[in-house]
Amino acid sequence: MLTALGEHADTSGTLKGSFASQSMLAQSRKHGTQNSSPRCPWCLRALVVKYLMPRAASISRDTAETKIELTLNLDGTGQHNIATGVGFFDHMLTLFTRHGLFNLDLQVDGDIHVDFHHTVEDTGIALGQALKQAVGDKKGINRYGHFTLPMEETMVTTAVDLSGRAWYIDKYAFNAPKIGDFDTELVFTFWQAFSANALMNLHHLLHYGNNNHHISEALFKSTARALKMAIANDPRETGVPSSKGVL
Ligand SMILES: [Mn+2]
Repeated sequence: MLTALGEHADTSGTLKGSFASQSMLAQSRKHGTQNSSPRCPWCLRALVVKYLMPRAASISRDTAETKIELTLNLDGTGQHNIATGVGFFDHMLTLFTRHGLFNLDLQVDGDIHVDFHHTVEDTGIALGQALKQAVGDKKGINRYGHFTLPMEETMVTTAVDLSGRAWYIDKYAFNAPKIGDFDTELVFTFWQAFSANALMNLHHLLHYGNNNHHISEALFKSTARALKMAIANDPRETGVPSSKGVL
């Protein structure tokens, strides 16, 4: 299911992925698509990034509490193969992957007989590490991203800065301790771990909303959309988007 993602996940697969990608590029040239035209160099660059150099990272994390295998491709199509053992969490990460147009392969074997805390927190750590690795030196990207997302009666704004510095703002609250068997406090736990390990500023603001499932869903979806903006290439940006020159 996740072959394209796997092809780019390790060194042995890079060659195979490159051949496949080159033929895709050649095919698009043959058919004379606008993207391969020299009059549109930034489109060509986007194609090269997408097919020849997808920004991807794999994380293996093994502790006494959780075992995690994760591969994240930022230049994906929303493909997901997610099994954390926690149904609600799988649902949130699926939304995140789909709305960010990432590819995410995630297998977690956690101590969910205790509770879901270690599984959720450690997944946040691994996903944050993968984002940091995959985004690389941040040359040519927007760096900042934001999205205001309505979810029926709920409205959430997320703003991100891939600054290399960690900060998490959580301006939201749930009105029940649980969504099904999932502790709502774990939403904070996840994003705190994610932003700390991605070394990013992550701001969540709930404007209004009542339904806890909707509030959580809006947080995950809007974060995905904000990140999609932050990691996208700006065709006029040739360097690292910082006056310091480094992020
Ligand atoms: Mn839902």
